[in-house]
Amino acid sequence: MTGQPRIDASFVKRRARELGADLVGIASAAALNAFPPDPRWPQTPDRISPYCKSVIVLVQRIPAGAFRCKTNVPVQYIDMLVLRKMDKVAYRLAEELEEAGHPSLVTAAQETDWSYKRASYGRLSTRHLGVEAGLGTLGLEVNILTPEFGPRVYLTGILTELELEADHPITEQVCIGESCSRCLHSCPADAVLHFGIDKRACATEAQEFGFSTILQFFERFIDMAAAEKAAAASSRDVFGFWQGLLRVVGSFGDCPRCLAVCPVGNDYHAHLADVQKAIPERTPEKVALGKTFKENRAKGEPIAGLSDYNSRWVGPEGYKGMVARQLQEFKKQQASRSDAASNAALADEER
Ligand code: B12
Ligand code: SF4
Ligand code: SF4
Repeated sequence: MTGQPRIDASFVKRRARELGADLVGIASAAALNAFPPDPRWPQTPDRISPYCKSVIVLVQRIPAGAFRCKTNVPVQYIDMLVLRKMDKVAYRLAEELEEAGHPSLVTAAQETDWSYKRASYGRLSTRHLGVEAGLGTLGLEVNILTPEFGPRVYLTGILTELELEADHPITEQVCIGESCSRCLHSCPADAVLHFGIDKRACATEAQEFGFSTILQFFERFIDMAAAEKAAAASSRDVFGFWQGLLRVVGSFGDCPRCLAVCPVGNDYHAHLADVQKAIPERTPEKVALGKTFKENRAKGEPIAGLSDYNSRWVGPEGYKGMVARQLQEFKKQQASRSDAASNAALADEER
Protein backbone atom coordinates (compact mmCIF):
# COMPACT_ATOMS: atom_id res chain seq x y z
CA MET A 1 0.00 0.00 0.00
CA THR A 2 2.23 2.76 -1.30
CA GLY A 3 1.59 6.50 -1.12
CA GLN A 4 -0.46 6.22 2.10
CA PRO A 5 -4.00 6.02 0.64
CA ARG A 6 -6.95 6.19 3.04
CA ILE A 7 -7.55 2.64 4.18
CA ASP A 8 -11.30 2.29 4.34
CA ALA A 9 -13.64 -0.58 3.50
CA SER A 10 -13.78 0.13 -0.23
CA PHE A 11 -9.99 0.38 -0.44
CA VAL A 12 -9.56 -2.95 1.36
CA LYS A 13 -12.10 -4.64 -0.91
CA ARG A 14 -10.49 -3.30 -4.07
CA ARG A 15 -7.08 -4.46 -2.88
CA ALA A 16 -8.40 -7.94 -2.00
CA ARG A 17 -9.80 -8.28 -5.53
CA GLU A 18 -6.56 -7.04 -7.05
CA LEU A 19 -4.74 -9.72 -5.09
CA GLY A 20 -7.07 -12.38 -6.51
CA ALA A 21 -10.03 -12.81 -4.13
CA ASP A 22 -13.26 -13.65 -5.98
CA LEU A 23 -15.54 -12.01 -3.40
CA VAL A 24 -14.87 -9.94 -0.32
CA GLY A 25 -17.00 -8.62 2.53
CA ILE A 26 -16.50 -7.16 5.99
CA ALA A 27 -18.05 -8.20 9.29
CA SER A 28 -17.77 -6.24 12.51
CA ALA A 29 -16.09 -8.09 15.36
CA ALA A 30 -18.76 -6.72 17.72
CA ALA A 31 -21.55 -8.43 15.72
CA LEU A 32 -19.58 -11.70 15.54
CA ASN A 33 -18.95 -11.60 19.29
CA ALA A 34 -22.65 -10.96 19.95
CA PHE A 35 -23.91 -13.82 17.74
CA PRO A 36 -21.73 -16.95 18.08
CA PRO A 37 -23.04 -19.66 15.70
CA ASP A 38 -23.27 -22.15 18.56
CA PRO A 39 -23.21 -20.35 21.94
CA ARG A 40 -22.11 -23.56 23.72
CA TRP A 41 -18.76 -23.30 21.94
CA PRO A 42 -18.47 -19.64 21.02
CA GLN A 43 -16.46 -19.26 17.83
CA THR A 44 -15.87 -15.55 18.29
CA PRO A 45 -13.02 -13.18 17.39
CA ASP A 46 -12.69 -12.01 21.01
CA ARG A 47 -11.61 -15.52 22.00
CA ILE A 48 -8.71 -15.13 19.60
CA SER A 49 -7.80 -11.46 20.09
CA PRO A 50 -9.41 -8.85 22.35
CA TYR A 51 -8.23 -6.11 19.95
CA CYS A 52 -9.89 -7.32 16.75
CA LYS A 53 -12.38 -4.74 15.40
CA SER A 54 -13.25 -6.12 11.96
CA VAL A 55 -13.03 -9.38 10.05
CA ILE A 56 -12.38 -9.16 6.32
CA VAL A 57 -13.90 -12.24 4.69
CA LEU A 58 -12.47 -13.55 1.42
CA VAL A 59 -14.16 -16.03 -0.89
CA GLN A 60 -12.31 -18.14 -3.44
CA ARG A 61 -14.44 -19.96 -5.96
CA ILE A 62 -13.87 -23.56 -7.02
CA PRO A 63 -13.58 -23.63 -10.84
CA ALA A 64 -16.69 -25.21 -12.37
CA GLY A 65 -14.59 -27.39 -14.72
CA ALA A 66 -13.77 -29.63 -11.78
CA PHE A 67 -17.47 -30.52 -11.41
CA ARG A 68 -17.73 -31.66 -15.04
CA CYS A 69 -15.39 -34.64 -14.65
CA LYS A 70 -16.05 -38.37 -14.55
CA THR A 71 -14.84 -38.87 -10.97
CA ASN A 72 -14.51 -36.83 -7.76
CA VAL A 73 -10.72 -36.85 -7.91
CA PRO A 74 -10.21 -33.58 -9.86
CA VAL A 75 -12.30 -31.69 -7.29
CA GLN A 76 -10.21 -33.13 -4.46
CA TYR A 77 -7.00 -31.82 -6.01
CA ILE A 78 -8.39 -28.49 -7.09
CA ASP A 79 -9.77 -27.87 -3.57
CA MET A 80 -6.22 -27.91 -2.26
CA LEU A 81 -5.10 -25.41 -4.92
CA VAL A 82 -8.04 -23.13 -4.17
CA LEU A 83 -7.23 -23.17 -0.44
CA ARG A 84 -3.58 -22.47 -1.15
CA LYS A 85 -4.43 -19.50 -3.35
CA MET A 86 -6.96 -18.18 -0.82
CA ASP A 87 -4.48 -18.39 2.06
CA LYS A 88 -1.86 -16.57 -0.01
CA VAL A 89 -4.24 -13.75 -0.96
CA ALA A 90 -5.35 -13.38 2.66
CA TYR A 91 -1.79 -13.45 3.93
CA ARG A 92 -0.70 -10.72 1.49
CA LEU A 93 -3.61 -8.49 2.46
CA ALA A 94 -2.98 -8.97 6.20
CA GLU A 95 0.68 -8.20 5.64
CA GLU A 96 -0.14 -5.00 3.78
CA LEU A 97 -2.58 -3.85 6.47
CA GLU A 98 0.05 -4.46 9.10
CA GLU A 99 2.68 -2.56 7.10
CA ALA A 100 0.20 0.33 7.06
CA GLY A 101 0.04 0.23 10.87
CA HIS A 102 -2.92 -2.08 11.59
CA PRO A 103 -2.09 -5.38 13.29
CA SER A 104 -3.86 -8.16 11.32
CA LEU A 105 -3.83 -11.95 11.09
CA VAL A 106 -5.37 -14.66 8.94
CA THR A 107 -7.58 -17.33 10.52
CA ALA A 108 -7.01 -21.03 9.88
CA ALA A 109 -9.43 -21.85 7.09
CA GLN A 110 -9.58 -25.60 7.67
CA GLU A 111 -8.05 -26.56 11.01
CA THR A 112 -10.31 -27.27 13.97
CA ASP A 113 -9.76 -26.68 17.68
CA TRP A 114 -9.37 -29.76 19.91
CA SER A 115 -11.29 -28.06 22.74
CA TYR A 116 -14.32 -27.01 20.64
CA LYS A 117 -17.00 -29.68 20.34
CA ARG A 118 -14.58 -32.60 20.16
CA ALA A 119 -12.45 -30.94 17.50
CA SER A 120 -15.30 -30.56 15.01
CA TYR A 121 -15.39 -26.74 15.13
CA GLY A 122 -12.86 -24.28 13.79
CA ARG A 123 -11.84 -21.37 16.00
CA LEU A 124 -14.13 -19.31 13.82
CA SER A 125 -16.86 -20.66 11.56
CA THR A 126 -15.92 -19.16 8.22
CA ARG A 127 -19.41 -19.83 6.79
CA HIS A 128 -20.93 -17.71 9.51
CA LEU A 129 -18.27 -15.06 8.91
CA GLY A 130 -19.39 -15.03 5.28
CA VAL A 131 -23.04 -14.56 6.20
CA GLU A 132 -22.26 -11.71 8.61
CA ALA A 133 -20.12 -10.10 5.88
CA GLY A 134 -23.10 -10.11 3.49
CA LEU A 135 -21.65 -12.69 1.11
CA GLY A 136 -24.41 -15.32 1.20
CA THR A 137 -26.72 -17.37 3.40
CA LEU A 138 -26.72 -21.00 4.59
CA GLY A 139 -28.47 -23.56 2.38
CA LEU A 140 -30.50 -26.67 3.17
CA GLU A 141 -27.19 -28.59 3.53
CA VAL A 142 -25.74 -25.66 5.58
CA ASN A 143 -23.13 -24.75 3.00
CA ILE A 144 -22.96 -21.00 2.54
CA LEU A 145 -24.52 -20.17 -0.83
CA THR A 146 -23.15 -17.08 -2.52
CA PRO A 147 -25.42 -15.58 -5.18
CA GLU A 148 -22.43 -15.57 -7.56
CA PHE A 149 -21.03 -19.11 -7.20
CA GLY A 150 -23.59 -20.92 -5.03
CA PRO A 151 -21.80 -23.19 -2.55
CA ARG A 152 -18.77 -23.79 -4.83
CA VAL A 153 -16.48 -21.67 -2.68
CA TYR A 154 -14.03 -21.70 0.20
CA LEU A 155 -13.75 -18.84 2.67
CA THR A 156 -11.27 -17.37 5.08
CA GLY A 157 -11.10 -14.37 7.40
CA ILE A 158 -8.56 -11.71 8.27
CA LEU A 159 -8.83 -10.38 11.80
CA THR A 160 -7.73 -6.78 11.91
CA GLU A 161 -7.49 -4.06 14.53
CA LEU A 162 -8.62 -1.59 11.88
CA GLU A 163 -12.20 -0.36 12.27
CA LEU A 164 -13.89 -0.82 8.87
CA GLU A 165 -17.45 -0.20 7.77
CA ALA A 166 -19.22 -3.56 7.95
CA ASP A 167 -21.47 -5.00 5.23
CA HIS A 168 -25.07 -5.98 5.98
CA PRO A 169 -26.08 -9.65 5.96
CA ILE A 170 -28.38 -10.70 3.10
CA THR A 171 -31.85 -11.03 4.64
CA GLU A 172 -33.39 -13.03 1.75
CA GLN A 173 -32.82 -16.79 1.75
CA VAL A 174 -30.44 -17.46 -1.15
CA CYS A 175 -31.24 -21.20 -1.05
CA ILE A 176 -34.39 -22.20 -2.98
CA GLY A 177 -35.19 -24.52 -0.08
CA GLU A 178 -37.25 -27.65 0.34
CA SER A 179 -38.92 -27.44 -3.09
CA CYS A 180 -35.45 -27.82 -4.63
CA SER A 181 -33.75 -30.30 -2.28
CA ARG A 182 -31.23 -31.21 -5.01
CA CYS A 183 -28.41 -31.38 -2.45
CA LEU A 184 -30.44 -33.86 -0.40
CA HIS A 185 -31.16 -35.95 -3.52
CA SER A 186 -27.48 -36.07 -4.50
CA CYS A 187 -25.93 -36.85 -1.11
CA PRO A 188 -24.39 -40.34 -1.17
CA ALA A 189 -24.28 -40.49 2.63
CA ASP A 190 -27.86 -39.30 3.34
CA ALA A 191 -26.27 -36.59 5.46
CA VAL A 192 -28.43 -33.61 4.43
CA LEU A 193 -30.92 -32.68 7.14
CA HIS A 194 -33.44 -29.84 7.25
CA PHE A 195 -31.03 -26.87 7.22
CA GLY A 196 -28.61 -29.11 9.05
CA ILE A 197 -26.08 -31.84 8.42
CA ASP A 198 -25.27 -35.25 9.86
CA LYS A 199 -21.55 -34.59 10.11
CA ARG A 200 -20.56 -38.13 10.97
CA ALA A 201 -22.33 -39.46 7.86
CA CYS A 202 -20.93 -36.68 5.67
CA ALA A 203 -17.41 -37.35 6.89
CA THR A 204 -17.53 -40.91 5.50
CA GLU A 205 -17.61 -39.37 1.99
CA ALA A 206 -16.05 -35.95 2.56
CA GLN A 207 -13.09 -37.18 4.59
CA GLU A 208 -12.28 -40.65 3.26
CA PHE A 209 -8.85 -40.56 4.92
CA GLY A 210 -9.73 -38.10 7.67
CA PHE A 211 -9.11 -38.23 11.40
CA SER A 212 -11.81 -40.79 12.18
CA THR A 213 -10.58 -43.15 9.42
CA ILE A 214 -7.07 -42.93 10.90
CA LEU A 215 -8.40 -43.65 14.42
CA GLN A 216 -10.45 -46.62 13.21
CA PHE A 217 -7.45 -47.98 11.32
CA PHE A 218 -5.22 -47.86 14.41
CA GLU A 219 -7.91 -49.34 16.64
CA ARG A 220 -8.10 -52.33 14.28
CA PHE A 221 -4.34 -52.44 13.82
CA ILE A 222 -3.58 -52.74 17.55
CA ASP A 223 -5.54 -56.00 17.80
CA MET A 224 -4.23 -57.60 14.60
CA ALA A 225 -1.94 -60.63 14.39
CA ALA A 226 1.58 -59.93 13.04
CA ALA A 227 0.86 -61.28 9.53
CA GLU A 228 -2.30 -59.17 9.21
CA LYS A 229 -0.38 -56.11 10.40
CA ALA A 230 2.09 -56.45 7.54
CA ALA A 231 -0.75 -56.52 5.01
CA ALA A 232 -2.58 -53.63 6.71
CA ALA A 233 0.57 -51.50 6.73
CA SER A 234 0.71 -51.61 2.95
CA SER A 235 -3.03 -51.18 2.38
CA ARG A 236 -4.90 -48.48 0.45
CA ASP A 237 -5.75 -46.82 3.80
CA VAL A 238 -2.08 -46.16 4.57
CA PHE A 239 -1.53 -44.90 1.04
CA GLY A 240 -4.48 -42.53 1.62
CA PHE A 241 -2.92 -41.26 4.86
CA TRP A 242 0.36 -40.70 3.01
CA GLN A 243 -1.38 -38.73 0.24
CA GLY A 244 -3.11 -36.69 2.94
CA LEU A 245 0.21 -35.84 4.59
CA LEU A 246 1.72 -35.01 1.25
CA ARG A 247 -0.99 -32.74 -0.20
CA VAL A 248 -3.87 -32.87 2.33
CA VAL A 249 -5.93 -34.50 -0.40
CA GLY A 250 -8.24 -37.20 0.98
CA SER A 251 -8.29 -35.88 4.53
CA PHE A 252 -11.08 -33.44 3.69
CA GLY A 253 -12.99 -31.94 0.77
CA ASP A 254 -13.51 -35.26 -0.97
CA CYS A 255 -17.16 -35.20 -1.90
CA PRO A 256 -18.35 -32.68 -4.46
CA ARG A 257 -21.97 -33.77 -4.82
CA CYS A 258 -23.91 -31.14 -2.83
CA LEU A 259 -21.66 -28.48 -4.38
CA ALA A 260 -22.00 -29.75 -7.93
CA VAL A 261 -25.80 -29.95 -8.13
CA CYS A 262 -26.80 -26.69 -6.42
CA PRO A 263 -28.48 -24.45 -9.03
CA VAL A 264 -27.53 -21.19 -7.30
CA GLY A 265 -24.90 -19.10 -9.10
CA ASN A 266 -24.14 -18.08 -12.66
CA ASP A 267 -21.31 -20.62 -12.77
CA TYR A 268 -24.03 -23.28 -12.52
CA HIS A 269 -26.12 -21.73 -15.34
CA ALA A 270 -23.04 -21.29 -17.52
CA HIS A 271 -21.18 -24.57 -17.03
CA LEU A 272 -23.05 -27.11 -14.91
CA ALA A 273 -26.76 -27.04 -15.75
CA ASP A 274 -26.24 -29.46 -18.65
CA VAL A 275 -24.07 -32.08 -16.94
CA GLN A 276 -25.58 -31.86 -13.45
CA LYS A 277 -29.28 -31.64 -14.35
CA ALA A 278 -29.94 -35.35 -13.75
CA ILE A 279 -29.02 -36.64 -10.30
CA PRO A 280 -28.21 -40.37 -10.44
CA GLU A 281 -28.34 -40.70 -6.63
CA ARG A 282 -31.97 -39.49 -6.48
CA THR A 283 -34.32 -42.10 -4.98
CA PRO A 284 -38.06 -42.03 -4.21
CA GLU A 285 -37.15 -42.07 -0.48
CA LYS A 286 -35.01 -38.94 -0.81
CA VAL A 287 -37.69 -37.17 -2.82
CA ALA A 288 -40.25 -38.09 -0.15
CA LEU A 289 -37.95 -36.72 2.58
CA GLY A 290 -37.66 -33.39 0.75
CA LYS A 291 -41.46 -33.24 0.53
CA THR A 292 -41.75 -33.94 4.25
CA PHE A 293 -39.32 -31.12 4.96
CA LYS A 294 -41.47 -28.81 2.84
CA GLU A 295 -44.67 -29.83 4.62
CA ASN A 296 -43.09 -29.46 8.04
CA ARG A 297 -41.94 -25.95 7.25
CA ALA A 298 -45.34 -25.00 5.83
CA LYS A 299 -47.00 -26.33 8.99
CA GLY A 300 -44.62 -24.28 11.15
CA GLU A 301 -43.15 -27.39 12.86
CA PRO A 302 -40.08 -26.61 15.00
CA ILE A 303 -36.97 -27.03 12.83
CA ALA A 304 -33.62 -26.66 14.64
CA GLY A 305 -31.78 -25.16 11.66
CA LEU A 306 -34.55 -22.55 11.23
CA SER A 307 -34.97 -21.62 14.90
CA ASP A 308 -35.25 -17.91 15.73
CA TYR A 309 -31.54 -17.93 16.53
CA ASN A 310 -30.37 -19.91 13.48
CA SER A 311 -32.61 -18.18 10.91
CA ARG A 312 -30.23 -15.22 11.09
CA TRP A 313 -27.84 -17.25 8.90
CA VAL A 314 -30.44 -18.83 6.61
CA GLY A 315 -32.13 -15.57 5.61
CA PRO A 316 -34.96 -14.51 7.93
CA GLU A 317 -37.17 -13.28 5.05
CA GLY A 318 -37.31 -16.73 3.43
CA TYR A 319 -36.85 -17.50 -0.29
CA LYS A 320 -38.01 -14.68 -2.55
CA GLY A 321 -37.03 -15.97 -5.97
CA MET A 322 -33.39 -14.86 -6.13
CA VAL A 323 -32.30 -17.81 -8.30
CA ALA A 324 -35.13 -17.29 -10.82
CA ARG A 325 -34.27 -13.57 -11.08
CA GLN A 326 -30.62 -14.42 -11.51
CA LEU A 327 -31.36 -16.96 -14.26
CA GLN A 328 -33.50 -14.45 -16.19
CA GLU A 329 -30.73 -11.85 -15.95
CA PHE A 330 -28.16 -14.44 -17.05
CA LYS A 331 -30.24 -15.42 -20.10
CA LYS A 332 -30.68 -11.76 -21.02
CA GLN A 333 -26.93 -11.24 -20.86
CA GLN A 334 -26.31 -14.35 -22.95
CA ALA A 335 -28.82 -13.17 -25.56
CA SER A 336 -27.27 -9.71 -25.80
CA ARG A 337 -23.80 -11.27 -25.99
CA SER A 338 -24.83 -13.51 -28.90
CA ASP A 339 -26.55 -10.50 -30.61
CA ALA A 340 -23.33 -8.53 -30.23
CA ALA A 341 -21.34 -11.47 -31.65
CA SER A 342 -23.62 -11.84 -34.71
CA ASN A 343 -23.58 -8.06 -35.31
CA ALA A 344 -19.78 -8.15 -35.22
CA ALA A 345 -19.77 -11.10 -37.67
CA LEU A 346 -22.15 -9.21 -40.01
CA ALA A 347 -19.97 -6.10 -39.82
CA ASP A 348 -16.94 -8.25 -40.72
CA GLU A 349 -18.74 -9.72 -43.72
CA GLU A 350 -19.78 -6.26 -44.97
CA ARG A 351 -16.24 -4.93 -44.75
C1 B12 B 1 -15.32 -29.51 10.59
C2 B12 B 1 -15.73 -29.16 9.18
C3 B12 B 1 -16.37 -30.14 8.41
C4 B12 B 1 -16.71 -31.53 8.90
C5 B12 B 1 -17.45 -31.74 10.14
C6 B12 B 1 -16.66 -32.82 10.84
C7 B12 B 1 -17.31 -33.21 12.11
N1 B12 B 1 -17.08 -34.44 12.47
O1 B12 B 1 -17.98 -32.44 12.75
C8 B12 B 1 -17.46 -32.18 7.71
C9 B12 B 1 -16.77 -33.47 7.31
C10 B12 B 1 -18.93 -32.49 7.93
C11 B12 B 1 -17.34 -31.13 6.65
C12 B12 B 1 -17.83 -31.34 5.40
C13 B12 B 1 -17.78 -30.43 4.39
N2 B12 B 1 -17.15 -29.26 4.41
CO1 B12 B 1 -16.37 -28.51 6.00
N3 B12 B 1 -15.60 -27.59 7.42
C14 B12 B 1 -15.44 -27.87 8.67
C15 B12 B 1 -14.77 -26.68 9.40
C16 B12 B 1 -13.28 -26.98 9.48
C17 B12 B 1 -15.33 -26.32 10.76
C18 B12 B 1 -16.85 -26.25 10.81
C19 B12 B 1 -17.36 -25.39 11.96
O2 B12 B 1 -16.62 -24.86 12.75
N4 B12 B 1 -18.68 -25.23 12.05
C20 B12 B 1 -19.27 -24.37 13.04
C21 B12 B 1 -20.68 -24.79 13.36
C22 B12 B 1 -21.34 -23.83 14.36
O3 B12 B 1 -21.42 -24.72 12.17
P1 B12 B 1 -22.36 -25.90 11.82
O4 B12 B 1 -21.75 -27.11 12.36
O5 B12 B 1 -22.69 -25.83 10.38
O6 B12 B 1 -23.65 -25.56 12.69
C23 B12 B 1 -24.65 -24.65 12.31
C24 B12 B 1 -25.78 -25.32 11.59
O7 B12 B 1 -25.39 -26.50 10.94
C25 B12 B 1 -26.73 -25.60 12.68
N5 B12 B 1 -26.56 -26.93 13.29
C26 B12 B 1 -25.52 -27.41 13.93
N6 B12 B 1 -25.72 -28.61 14.41
C27 B12 B 1 -26.96 -28.90 14.05
C28 B12 B 1 -27.69 -30.04 14.29
C29 B12 B 1 -28.96 -30.11 13.80
C30 B12 B 1 -29.74 -31.33 14.07
C31 B12 B 1 -29.49 -29.04 13.06
C32 B12 B 1 -30.84 -29.14 12.49
C33 B12 B 1 -28.75 -27.89 12.83
C34 B12 B 1 -27.49 -27.84 13.33
O8 B12 B 1 -26.55 -24.67 13.65
C35 B12 B 1 -25.28 -24.14 13.58
C36 B12 B 1 -25.40 -22.64 13.69
O9 B12 B 1 -25.96 -22.07 12.53
C37 B12 B 1 -15.06 -25.51 8.39
C38 B12 B 1 -14.02 -24.39 8.39
C39 B12 B 1 -14.33 -23.37 9.44
N7 B12 B 1 -13.38 -22.99 10.24
O10 B12 B 1 -15.46 -22.91 9.55
C40 B12 B 1 -15.15 -26.25 7.05
C41 B12 B 1 -16.12 -25.76 6.01
C42 B12 B 1 -17.45 -25.53 6.68
N8 B12 B 1 -16.25 -26.87 5.12
C43 B12 B 1 -16.36 -26.57 3.88
C44 B12 B 1 -16.62 -27.48 2.84
C45 B12 B 1 -16.41 -26.99 1.42
C46 B12 B 1 -17.07 -28.74 3.14
C47 B12 B 1 -17.54 -29.80 2.16
C48 B12 B 1 -18.31 -29.33 0.93
C49 B12 B 1 -16.29 -30.58 1.75
C50 B12 B 1 -16.43 -31.59 0.69
N9 B12 B 1 -16.59 -31.24 -0.55
O11 B12 B 1 -16.26 -32.72 0.92
C51 B12 B 1 -18.44 -30.66 3.06
C52 B12 B 1 -19.86 -30.07 3.06
C53 B12 B 1 -20.76 -30.70 4.03
C54 B12 B 1 -21.93 -29.83 4.40
N10 B12 B 1 -22.97 -29.87 3.61
O12 B12 B 1 -21.88 -29.10 5.37
C55 B12 B 1 -16.27 -25.07 3.67
C56 B12 B 1 -17.69 -24.53 3.41
C57 B12 B 1 -17.85 -23.80 2.12
C58 B12 B 1 -19.31 -23.50 1.92
N11 B12 B 1 -19.67 -23.19 0.70
O13 B12 B 1 -20.08 -23.51 2.84
C59 B12 B 1 -15.68 -24.58 5.05
C60 B12 B 1 -16.23 -23.27 5.54
C61 B12 B 1 -14.16 -24.52 4.86
C62 B12 B 1 -13.67 -23.20 4.29
N12 B12 B 1 -12.65 -22.64 4.90
O14 B12 B 1 -14.18 -22.66 3.35
N13 B12 B 1 -16.73 -30.01 7.10
S1 SF4 C 1 -20.18 -33.27 1.03
FE1 SF4 C 1 -21.06 -35.12 0.10
S2 SF4 C 1 -21.55 -36.44 1.85
FE2 SF4 C 1 -21.27 -34.36 2.66
S3 SF4 C 1 -23.32 -33.42 2.66
FE3 SF4 C 1 -22.36 -32.88 0.71
S4 SF4 C 1 -23.05 -34.49 -0.70
FE4 SF4 C 1 -23.40 -35.26 1.36
S1 SF4 D 1 -29.37 -27.61 -3.93
FE1 SF4 D 1 -31.29 -26.46 -3.70
S2 SF4 D 1 -31.94 -26.91 -1.61
FE2 SF4 D 1 -29.79 -27.50 -1.74
S3 SF4 D 1 -28.65 -25.69 -1.06
FE3 SF4 D 1 -28.82 -25.52 -3.28
S4 SF4 D 1 -30.68 -24.31 -3.62
FE4 SF4 D 1 -30.74 -25.02 -1.52
